[in-house]
Amino acid sequence: MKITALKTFILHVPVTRDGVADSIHTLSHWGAPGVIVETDAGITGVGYSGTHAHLPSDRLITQCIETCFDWLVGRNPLETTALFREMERFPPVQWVGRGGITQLALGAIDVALWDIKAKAAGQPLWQCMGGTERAIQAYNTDGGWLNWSLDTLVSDCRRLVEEEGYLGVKIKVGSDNLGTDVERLEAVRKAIGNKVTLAVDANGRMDLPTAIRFGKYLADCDVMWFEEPLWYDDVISHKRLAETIQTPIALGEQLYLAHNFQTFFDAGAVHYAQPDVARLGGVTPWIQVADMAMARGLPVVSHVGDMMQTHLHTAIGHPSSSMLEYIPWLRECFTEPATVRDGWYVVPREPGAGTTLRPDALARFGVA
Ligand code: 0YR
Ligand code: MG
Repeated sequence: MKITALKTFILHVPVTRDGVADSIHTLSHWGAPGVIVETDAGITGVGYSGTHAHLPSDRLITQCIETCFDWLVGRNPLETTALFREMERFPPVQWVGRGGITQLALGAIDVALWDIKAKAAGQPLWQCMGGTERAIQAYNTDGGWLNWSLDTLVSDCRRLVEEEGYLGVKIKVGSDNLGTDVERLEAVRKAIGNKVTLAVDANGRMDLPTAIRFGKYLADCDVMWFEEPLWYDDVISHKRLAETIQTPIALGEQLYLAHNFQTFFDAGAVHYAQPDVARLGGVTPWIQVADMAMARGLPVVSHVGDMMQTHLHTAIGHPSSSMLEYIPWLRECFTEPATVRDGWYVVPREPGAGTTLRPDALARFGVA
């Protein structure tokens, strides 16, 4: 099989209500700059990245795909391991990359290649990875945004648990005032009861002393993990925090390289690994990270927002994963949107990586 063309697109899809905020970002749309990889076998693969729908930077990603990796035309898309290595170490791109735009471009392409590989095998990606059919538990982040009032936060989390059947929720923290975070955390724990898992996510906003003070309340509320407490790249401070508080640390959605995970693992600075196929450069390095995590006894709970489609497959397909975040923003774009029933993900059946676009997706959400 040979690649015949790389065609890019950019989708901007509205997020929940009038927009959402975490401690660092405010967004009205989710961005999906991506690529359709065509082959001479009539199979096409789709891969995409996840952004905050900032068109100039989305265009840098699609431009990078089209112009820096155009040499993929003529190559065999099934050679995913070899092609990943060659793309990641392509000298002129490696010189300016190993992170940022070039790694996001690489991630979209690698996902598209796995989509082709799985379609060529006539299997959903999870099966193509060697996995067996099994249920993955969903936890919902979409009721916990920092711009929700205390009342909305509490009623949303209660509804997700009592009416929709979620067995876990995550709320955003990292407000200007630690007291506000404590108030919101305690109110949600009280509303959802003690049986539902509760995680918190500071999106890198806190400093070490604040995170340490917060630790007492996290333990009192039986928080499952404290996500991205500190700035993304600060390994040593995460290690100090992990040694000081009782609550496990989760991170990884902002890490670009398998080597970055290795550094956090070796420092004992993380308990739950949260790789993202978009930022890491695709399914190929995601598997490397999941293998490393498993060898160290650390569970993988992939970042979703909103790479849920492919992460559902990688979760089912790899024994390191039993739980996955749920954020519903891109669901209307796909032929088989990731779906949760009674707190568990429905196992996807269509061949591929879950990324096949509905025929009207580009017309509805495409931007120039
Ligand atoms: C909004 N999930 C996350 C969203 C989400 C972010 O900025 O992208 O909060 O990706 O942290 O765990
Ligand atoms: Mg997060």
